[in-house]
This record gives sequence, structure tokens and C-alpha cells, in this order.
Amino acid sequence: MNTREHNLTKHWQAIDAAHHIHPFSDTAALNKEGARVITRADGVYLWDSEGKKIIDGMSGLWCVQIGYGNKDVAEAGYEALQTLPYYNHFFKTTNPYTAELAAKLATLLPDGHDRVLFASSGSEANDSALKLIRYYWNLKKKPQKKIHLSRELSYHGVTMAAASLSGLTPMHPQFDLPLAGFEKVPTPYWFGARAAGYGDIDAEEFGVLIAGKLEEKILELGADNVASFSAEPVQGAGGVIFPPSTYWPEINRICKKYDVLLHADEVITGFGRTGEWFGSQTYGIEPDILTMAKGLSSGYLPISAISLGTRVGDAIANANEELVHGYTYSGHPVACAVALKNLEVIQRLKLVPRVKNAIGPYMQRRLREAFAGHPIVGEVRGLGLLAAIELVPDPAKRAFFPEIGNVGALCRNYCFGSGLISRAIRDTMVLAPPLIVSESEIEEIIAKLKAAVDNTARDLKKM
Ligand code: PXG
Repeated sequence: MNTREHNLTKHWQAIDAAHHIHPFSDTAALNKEGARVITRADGVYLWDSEGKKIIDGMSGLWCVQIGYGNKDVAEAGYEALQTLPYYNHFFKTTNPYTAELAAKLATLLPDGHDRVLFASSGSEANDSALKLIRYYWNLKKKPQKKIHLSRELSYHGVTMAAASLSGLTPMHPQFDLPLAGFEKVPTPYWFGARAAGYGDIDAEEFGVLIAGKLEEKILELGADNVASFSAEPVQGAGGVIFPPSTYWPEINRICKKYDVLLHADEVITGFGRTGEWFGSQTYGIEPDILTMAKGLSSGYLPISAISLGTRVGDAIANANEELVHGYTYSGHPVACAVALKNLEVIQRLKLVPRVKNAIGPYMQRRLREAFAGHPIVGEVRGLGLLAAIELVPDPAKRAFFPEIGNVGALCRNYCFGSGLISRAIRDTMVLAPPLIVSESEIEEIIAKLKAAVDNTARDLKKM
């Protein structure tokens, strides 16, 4: 080991521990251990300050669609920094980068989504979406439509409103959330259906049943009081939950029937992850409003957007009054230049059809082959470059480990130890590699994950 690097690791860990509070972390416990210091990245690989090479099975936080180190995107950012490092859109101004990006998005988004607003993170985009939903109903003279519905286990971000919208309950008590006016409905998590007391229900039947819970909730609250239903096309941080094919058509129907705006949170599913540009296109979702972030710039710079379908877009664009909303960094020119180049790279490399027809099906097939008949794997599910492996005590039973999360954490630690980043959500191992991942890199990811799951099974005396 290079001692200079080693000393620097200790130095960075020490100043980080003294001065930096990390997201979603137990600060005291982390500081005792010392944070891993990531110093560079290229393609699907990261390197830490000790020189260790790590394969990134999670695209950072589900965002680096084009992989790390893309020079075209770096140069587009550098050029914009030199040309127009900052200007805003508040006082009757725009700039070429922002206008071009807005127009480009209109060509990729679901039909009717011709107008966008910009922000800098997924949380901000969702917060903005909820404000725009409230404004829409005020414009329509239905100010009593104010309740925001969303699903259990959903993740929509951390601002006061986005955290209130989120259905992952541990996000609430520290902050006295949710705010008033946020209500939850169940999610179509078929693998967990038996454990949740739904018995041996068929997946497609379960999709209709769970969609029906939205209708029940709307009727209970009164359709006149319900503003919107927000959902991720595929739930990400809640456990990579793919809806049965019957679910979304029912949700479209119910939202239309009760005049509830449908908000698709595409922060993870946008930009090719499921084999189409947006998960709404994969599942035939007809959103009135859609939020995106992460893959919009492949994470190279912070930028997010809110797109408006015809109904909401027309109402807001023709309101004939000032829209009293916007951030200093809405449509930041450098972030827009980077996002625009990122979209060009995704198109030039044909990454979206590649995920749909080639690398996505390859990863899905190889994962199922690797874990077929494994003593602690209850299910392998996935679509495109998104997958989940359920670790369970007895694969025949579709029941969970009694102390949820311990086995997942054990397996994740084996992954880290072998130089693979995979995320454990409860006891579900999750993969979302960059869309540029090669077949041999998929093989490396699966071999490491398989070894980690085998080691976990041995520790549990199941192998
Ligand atoms: N919506 C969805 C669907 C997300 O996945 C957000 C909104 C919020 O985005 P920002 O940019 O405000 O973070 C997200 C973010 C995890 C993890 O551990 C997932 C996210 C963020 C951090 C960690 O899976 N998703």
C-alpha cells in the first residue's frame, strides 16, 4: 500500500468526521468507522483513496446513465462555464442552453408533455409539482381539492412536502411529518402479499385489488377533496417493486374517473432505466404531471425538471398572471448544457433501445440463471437495467426473515468487501448499473453478487 495515500485517507476521514454530517447516516457510528473516500471514477468503476477498484452496480444513486468520465459531457460543461456560467430566467430572460433542453425534453416525454419547469433536485421537483397541483385546482375554482395521495414504501425526497409524500415511514418521526393533507394507499408489492395477509393471490389479480385501494381511499376522503395521486412507475428506494401489468391501467382509469391529477415520479425510471425514455411509456401511464432528475444529467450536475401534460400546462400557461414560483438555479445554464449533452450521448449510443433489447434482457436472464434454486433467494425480478433479489429464509414460502434488514446488511457488506456496490433494501439486494455496462461487466457484477449471497447463506447455515 502507498503510505502517502494511506495518510491522506486518514486525513480526509478525520476532517470529514469533524466537519461533515452525511445524509441518512448515524453520524457517531460513521465517524468511529471512518467514511470510505472515493477519489475517481471511470465507466462503471470507482476507485477509493486506498487504490481499491469497485464496480458500481447502482449507477451512484441510480443516476449515472452514461457511466463516469464521459469527456463530451465534461467539455460541454466547461464550454458553458466559460460562455455563460450563470444567469437566471426571472426577468424576461432565457438562454440557449435552457431553451434547447426544454425543447429537447418535449420530444422525449410522454405525449402532451410540451412544457417544463426546472429545479435542481428530485425533492425540489416533487415539491414544485405539489405546488403546481395546488395552483391548478385553485385556477379551476376547486380550491377544496387539496389532499395529496401517494403509496406506502414510496420515496419522493426529503423536503417538507416531498418527505410528507414519501411512504417510507422511518422518514417521518424525526421531523414531525407528514404534514396535514397527505394520505397513503397500499402498493402492489406482490412478493410481500402473502406476508401482508393477502393469501395466495395471483399477481395480476393483486394488481387490480391494490389499484382498487386507491378508489376506496378517494371515496372515503371524497373525490372533491383529493388533488392528486403521486407514484413511481417502478418503486425504487422502497424495494424495486414492479407493478403487475393490471395495475397501471386501473390507476389511469380511477384518476380520470374521480378527476384526480396523476403525478408520475420518474426520478429513477426516467432516461432509459426500464427500456423506454420514461417508465410512463413502459407501463402506459398517462400522467398529468411528471418529475425527473438523476438521469437527466447522469448526475454530472444537479438538475431536475417538472413536465406538464396538456391539461395542467394549458391552465398554467394561460393563467394570465405571474406564477409566483422559481429558484435562483432553475434552468442553470451549465447544468442545462450538461443535461443536453448527456441526452445527446444517450441517443448517439442508442442506450434506450440497448436497455430494452440487448443489455437489459441479458442482465435479467443471467441473474435468473445465477440464482435459480438458490437456498435463500425467493424471487429475482427486474426489467431493463433494474433488478431485485429477495433474500428469504425459505424460498418456497414467500415469507421474510424475522428481523428485517440484518441479512440484507450482511450480504451488502460481502458485496462491498469484494468490490461491488449493491444496495440492500430491507433484505432485498438491488442492482441498477449504468446503461453503458458491458456484458462482461454484468458478468463481474453477477459473479460478485452470487459469491456474496452464497457467503450470506453459509453464515445462515443454509448452504
Ligand atoms: N423521487 C424518487 C423516485 C427518488 O428515487 C427522489 C425523488 C429525490 O431526489 P433527490 O434528488 O432530492 O435526492 C428520489 C431520490 C437510495 C436513495 O438509497 C434514493 C434516492 C436518493 C437517495 C438515496 O435508494 N432517490
